[in-house]
Amino acid sequence: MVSTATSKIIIFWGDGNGNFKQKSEVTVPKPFVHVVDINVGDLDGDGTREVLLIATQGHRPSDKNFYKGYGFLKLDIVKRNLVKPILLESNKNVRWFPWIYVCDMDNDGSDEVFSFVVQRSLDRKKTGKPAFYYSSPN
Ligand SMILES: [Ca+2]
Ligand SMILES: [Ca+2]
Repeated sequence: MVSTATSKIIIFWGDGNGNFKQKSEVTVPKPFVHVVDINVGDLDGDGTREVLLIATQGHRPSDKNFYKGYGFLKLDIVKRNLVKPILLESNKNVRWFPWIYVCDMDNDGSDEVFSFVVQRSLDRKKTGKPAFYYSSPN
């Protein structure tokens, strides 16, 4: 699975012999067009994991909103078709850390998703303070 600079998510499907001739693709909805991390987790605790995307605004450093804000999206895959990603939570203004971590933090059977703030003055070390936290409303 890859993300491209054209806001697309592409999955290349293998045939079990090292060949990836089939592909499926979908475009991430605006304004969160720049996907910076992909992960998987079972948000609703139904035993099936969802594909999770974290995206920000702006593709290039010259873009006014480059790496500003976040959109947290769920991508459903039906057979080999990708459904248009659903925005679960977003903020257009915050600064944040681009990688998401997924685990069941409270042991209730559904995964939580989080990301850490980076302290830029300390050689970009993580502060341990959450920049983003998502827990399914179930
Ligand atoms: Ca699930
Ligand atoms: Ca949980």
